[in-house]
Amino acid sequence: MGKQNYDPAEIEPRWQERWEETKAFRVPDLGDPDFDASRPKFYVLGMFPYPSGAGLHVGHPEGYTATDIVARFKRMKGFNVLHPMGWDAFGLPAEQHAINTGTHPRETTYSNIAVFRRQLKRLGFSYDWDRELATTDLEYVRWTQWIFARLFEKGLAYESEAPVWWCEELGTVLANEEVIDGRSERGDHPCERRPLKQWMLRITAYAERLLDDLSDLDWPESIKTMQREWIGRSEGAALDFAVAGGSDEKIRVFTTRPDTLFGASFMVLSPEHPLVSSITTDDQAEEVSAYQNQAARKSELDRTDLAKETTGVFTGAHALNPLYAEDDPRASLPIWIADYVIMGYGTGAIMAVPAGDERDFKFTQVYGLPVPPIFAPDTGDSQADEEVEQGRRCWTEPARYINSSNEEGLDLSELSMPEAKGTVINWLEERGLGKAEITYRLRDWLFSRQRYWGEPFPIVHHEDGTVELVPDDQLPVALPEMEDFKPTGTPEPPLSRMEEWVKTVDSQGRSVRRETNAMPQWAGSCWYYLRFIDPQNSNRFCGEEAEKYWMPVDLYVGGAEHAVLHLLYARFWHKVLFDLGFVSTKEPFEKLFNQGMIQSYAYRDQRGAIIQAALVEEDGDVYRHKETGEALKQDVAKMSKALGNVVNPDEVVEQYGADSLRLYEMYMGPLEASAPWNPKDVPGVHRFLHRSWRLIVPEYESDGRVHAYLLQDGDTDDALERSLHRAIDKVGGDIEKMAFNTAIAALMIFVNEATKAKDRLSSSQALRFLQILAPFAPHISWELWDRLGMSEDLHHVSWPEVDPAMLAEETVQMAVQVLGKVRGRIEVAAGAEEAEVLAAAREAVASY
Ligand code: ANZ
Repeated sequence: MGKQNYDPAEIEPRWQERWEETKAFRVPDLGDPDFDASRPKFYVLGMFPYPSGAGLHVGHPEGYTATDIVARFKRMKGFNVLHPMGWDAFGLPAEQHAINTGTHPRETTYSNIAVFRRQLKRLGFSYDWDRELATTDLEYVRWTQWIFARLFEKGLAYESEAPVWWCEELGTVLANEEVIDGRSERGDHPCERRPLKQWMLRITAYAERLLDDLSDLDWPESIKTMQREWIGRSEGAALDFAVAGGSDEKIRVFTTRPDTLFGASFMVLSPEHPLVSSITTDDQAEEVSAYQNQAARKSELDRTDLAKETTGVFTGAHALNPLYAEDDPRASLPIWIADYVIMGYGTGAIMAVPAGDERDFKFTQVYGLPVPPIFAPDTGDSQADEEVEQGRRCWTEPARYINSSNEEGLDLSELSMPEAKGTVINWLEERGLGKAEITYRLRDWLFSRQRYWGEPFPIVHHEDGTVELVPDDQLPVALPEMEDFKPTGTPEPPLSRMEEWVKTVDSQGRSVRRETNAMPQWAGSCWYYLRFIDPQNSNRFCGEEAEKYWMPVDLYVGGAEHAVLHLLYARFWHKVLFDLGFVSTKEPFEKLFNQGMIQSYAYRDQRGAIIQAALVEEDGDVYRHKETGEALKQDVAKMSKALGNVVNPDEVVEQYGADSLRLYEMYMGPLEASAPWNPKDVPGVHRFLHRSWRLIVPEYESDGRVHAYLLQDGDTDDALERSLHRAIDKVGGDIEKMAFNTAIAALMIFVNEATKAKDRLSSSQALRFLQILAPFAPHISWELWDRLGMSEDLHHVSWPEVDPAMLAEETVQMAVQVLGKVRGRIEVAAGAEEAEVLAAAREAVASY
C-alpha cells in the first residue's frame, strides 16, 4: 500500500522495477506468438548518445522525453511501437583516456554505458531494453564490416592519396570537420595538410539522389536547405585551356559562367594543382614553392572567405583563351596560383574573370592586373554603369554584353544570360574544347582514421600493393588486445605496432598484411536504426521481413548539430543497401524533428567578467553578487563548466522526481526552440503533479485507499466532462504535432477546473485524465491508475475517445423569428450543425 502524499522517490523506482521485471515495453519479434500483425507500426527513434564520461546532461532527456511521449501515445492509439535505445560507443575520448591512463578503451566505454543506462532507466523511458546495442559490440562490428565489404565490392570504397589534416601534437590525422581555422577542434593545436593514403567512400556518386530525394521527406526545411548547400550542386561548363609555348598540357576549368569567357584575363590554379610543378618557370620556382607551403597550413575557410587577405604568385607560364587564334594578343592569359582556388572543388583551376567575379576582381586590384570589361548594365545610375563599362568595377548580374564577339562568328551582344551560356558551350563543344557539366561541392568521404578504438577494416594488403576483402565468414575482424595506445607519432596508426595481428594469411594461404587504419566514429551510426529492428540476428544485419515491416523510421528526433554529416552519411549507406536489395525503402528517416538546445543563464559583473551561478542571488528584479552585493547582468548562454551553470539531471530527479524533470523539459517552450533552464520553473510543474495527485488521493483518507467521493458514471458534471474532452482532444492533437508544451498547458487547465469541481469528479473522468497524463508523467499516472483499482497495463488501454459534440466551448442563445416576429428562444452548442439548430427552433416555436 502506497503513501498518502505524492512521493516520487518512493513511486518512481517501484514502477521502474516493475516495468523492467515484466518487460513492459518489449516489442515482440515478427514471428513471436504475441506479435499482433494486424496493428499498424510506428518506429520512433531518438539519436543514440555517445556515452561520455560526464554522464547524461539535461539535453539528452529533452529529445528522449519527446520520443517517449510519442511512443507511449502511439501504443495507446493501437500501434506496434518500436522505441529502442543504444550507444554510439566508439570515439576518441575513451582512446585519449587510454593513452593517459592505460585503461583499455573498452573498459571505459562499457562502464560509461552502465552509467548512461542507469540514468536513462531512472527517467522511466519506455524503451525495449532487449534491443539495446552498442556500436562497439563485436557482433555489431561484424555487420558494420559486412556493409563496408558491400561498399567495397560496389566500387564505392577506394584508397586514395588525399591531402588530409595532420596534427603533429595529437599525432593523428583529422577529418575536415575536426579542424577549425587550421587548428584541431579538440585541444586547439596547429594542423597542416599532408598527402596520405586513405580509405575514401564515394558518396559523390550518390550526390544527385541525396539531393533529389530530400524533397519527399518530412524534414524541417532548414535542415533540407543545409543538406542541399552541403551537396552544393552547380550547373556550368568544363572548358579546356591550352598551355602556351608548345606544351601539350591542358588546363581544365569548371565555370558556372561560360558566358564570361570573353572577359577571362588570367588563370588561377590551386596551389596543390598537379600541373603547377611542370608549368612553373625556373625564375618563379622558389616563390611558387614557398607559397605552396604556406597554403598547406591554412584552412579552407581561411582561403575562400572573401573578407580574408588576397594572395597569389605568378607561375611564369601562360594559357591560351580558346576564343582567339594562338597569335592573337588577346589569347594570352598569365597563369597564377592562389589559395582561394580549392583543389577539391571543380577541377582545382579557374579562368579568372575580374569583370564578373568579386574575388577575381579583388585579385586584379592587389596585383595590378587588367580588367577587360564585358558588361554594360543599365541601372539608371549612369556613373555606376560607366564604372562597370570601363572595367573599374565588377558586375555579377545579367547585363548587356560588350566586347563579346570573336572572328569565328561567336557574338553574345544581343543575348540574355542563359542564351549566352548555351551559345558559348555549344561553340566550344563543336570544337571539342568544352562541355556542359554539373559539379557538386560534396567531396568523397574520408573514411579512415589513424586510431585504435574504431572498427578495423575487413581488408588485407598483398605484397604487390593490391587489396582484398576478408571473406564474410571470417568476420568480425576483432581488434587485437593492446596495452599501449599512444599514437605512433607518424601517420602510421597504432595498430601497425601489433605485428602478430597485422601479419596474416589470405584464403589461399598467401601471406598478407591487415589494414591498420580504423573506421571513423560515423560508421556505426550509419545503420544502427536497422539493427534495432532485429538485434539478435546472426545471419543477416537485420531480417528481411522485419526490415520490411518496421522501416522506414517514422519519427527521428535529435539535435540540429547532426543536420549534415550524420544524416547525410546514413542516407548514403541506406541508399547503397537499397540498391543492393537489402532494404526496402530508399530513405531511412521519414520524419525528422530537431529539438532546440537547453541553455542556461550566465551572469556577468559590470566589467563583463563572468560570475559563477552559485555566487548569484536574486533580489527582486535584479541579480546580485552574494558576497559583494554588486548588481549583475543576466545573459543566456550554452551550459558550460566555465560559467558554472551546468544543470545535472540526476540532481533534479533526486529533488523533484523523473516525472517533474520530464514535464519541465517539455514545458520549457516549443521543442524546436532553444531556451534557458530556469530553476525557478521546476517547482511549478512539480506542484502541478501534486495537484493531480490530490484530485485522486484525498488528504483525509488515512489508509491510502480510494475513494468514496469519486462519483460513479452517469453522475458526471457536464461542464467538467466538456473540459475533459477538450483536454483529451488538445493533448492528442498536440502530441501528433510535437507541441508538448501546449499539451501540458491543456492538462494543467483541466487539473485547475477539476480541482475547483473536485466533489464532482467521477472515477471515469479521473481514469481518462490519467490516460492522457501517462505519456508525459508515466510514474504518477501508473501509480494512481493502480490505486483506482485498474489492473490492465496503462499503455495497453486505448486513448480515450473524444465526442465532438462535447468540444463546443460554450452554448449560444438565439432568438427564433418567424416572419419577422420573435417566436421563441433557444440555446445550442456554439458549433452546432444547421439541422440541429433548426430542430431546436421548431421545437421552441411549437411550444411557444
Ligand atoms: C568564371 C567565372 C566568371 C566564375 C564569373 C564566376 C563568375 P559555384 O557556384 O560555387 O559552383 N570556381 C570553380 N572552381 C573553383 C575552385 N576549385 N576554387 C575556387 N573557385 C572555383 O562557383 C563556381 C565558380 O567558382 C566558377 O565559375 C569559378 O569561377 C569558381 F563572372 O568561372 B567562375
